[in-house]
Amino acid sequence: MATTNPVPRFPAGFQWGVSTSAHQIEGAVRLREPSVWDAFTDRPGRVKDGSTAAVACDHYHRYREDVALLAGLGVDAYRFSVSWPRVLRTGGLDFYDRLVDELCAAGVRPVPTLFHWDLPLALHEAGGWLERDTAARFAEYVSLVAGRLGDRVRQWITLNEPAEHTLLGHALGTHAPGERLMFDALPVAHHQLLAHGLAVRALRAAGAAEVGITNSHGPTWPASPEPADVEAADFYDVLLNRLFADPVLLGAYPEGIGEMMPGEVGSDLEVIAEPLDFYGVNYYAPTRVGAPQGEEIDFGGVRMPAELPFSVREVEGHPVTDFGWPVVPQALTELLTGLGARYGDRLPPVVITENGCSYEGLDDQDRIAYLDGHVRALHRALEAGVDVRGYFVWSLMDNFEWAEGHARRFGLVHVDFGTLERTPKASYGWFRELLREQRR
Ligand code: GBH
Repeated sequence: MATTNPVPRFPAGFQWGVSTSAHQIEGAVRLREPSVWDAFTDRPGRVKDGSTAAVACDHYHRYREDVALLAGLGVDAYRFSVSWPRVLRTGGLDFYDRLVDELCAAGVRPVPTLFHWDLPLALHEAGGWLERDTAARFAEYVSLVAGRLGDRVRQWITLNEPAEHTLLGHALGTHAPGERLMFDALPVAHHQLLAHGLAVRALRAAGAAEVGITNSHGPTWPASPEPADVEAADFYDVLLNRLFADPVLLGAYPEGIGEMMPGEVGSDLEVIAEPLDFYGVNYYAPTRVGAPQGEEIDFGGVRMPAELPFSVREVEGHPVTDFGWPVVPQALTELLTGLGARYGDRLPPVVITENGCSYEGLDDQDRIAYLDGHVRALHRALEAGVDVRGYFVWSLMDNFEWAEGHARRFGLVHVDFGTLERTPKASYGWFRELLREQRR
């Protein structure tokens, strides 16, 4: 239960918002080119409940109703993603044009993410993120979008969670495109980072005011103080927290990683480290990691092969969400003070671009408790001196939760996937009240 004790006041101008992504909500699959996710979900057994995102929330046709929900919530900003395969289709950009107009009319700032995992299938077939040229193609697409929306959009995000897209999509294969390349997936990381840097330049050339990236982060806790566990946890920390932050913020790969990248990466690092106006952080849960246990394990739905140089363990002593992810608000404070300590004045102002949880039900008191706890933890990070400028809840509404299909619900708004009816949950009312309180 949320306490009656009011959430401390955030600084004036602090940005409150909610997030979604194109593939997870839009539907209208025939009005765009196919993406790697369409091909992936067509293969039986890949998505747990067998569902696809062909319709999803049908946001493509119902965006007016969804913008009304945003306006009713009273958020400052809405983070959505632009579907690259939709932009490739004649008329595809018209949709985002209408959406941005509708948001502006409602007084909600549009914050587009330019890539949230839905690579056009044709590009994947030409080599996808293993191919260096995909980075250049991304920058071309970004110029096109910025040219069309740049008169109304101030704030842009290049990529969403390249770490998860590399790990889950290309190393372990539990997400699209379903490649199981293990460490041979590292070029996918480099080419996404290069795509990010080239996109920053394209956005600047188009006159963009604020540009950032969204990385996923979470504290990594060693399973025990034993050296083997600490070493394994450090390595996991490099892959999750540093592989994508160090090049962007420091212009260098973590020790030992640069050598594993394709070809000469030196001059690319300059592009990758283009200065940013903000740094987006998605946070859900901490991870406990120990030495390899010599057997395959199933972790939160992700099959981790035995040959990995670490093993993910259960975080003990905390409640878990419906998804089994531990609820540890203080780990958000720990994460942010840790980023502040590591990157110092190289760390741009931070925006929490996603935070949320999966629970069933309309009277979602567990979600309220999760969000309330994390907003307070965020305030403690501010008090500790970390420059945090915004907080976005994942997600506005229940949607297509990747390999879990429609089985996991992260929304402030419930969606009936039969009738597509939207119903605000208790957490929607809680967030609206929080925003009112903050502005009083
Ligand atoms: C985000 O990914 C995505 O950006 C978004 O599209 C997605 O819908 C949303 O999160 C919800 O999944 O088993 O306790 O170690 C977040 C991906 C979240 C994956 C934390 C690993 C570890 C949980 N990560 N998770 S735990």
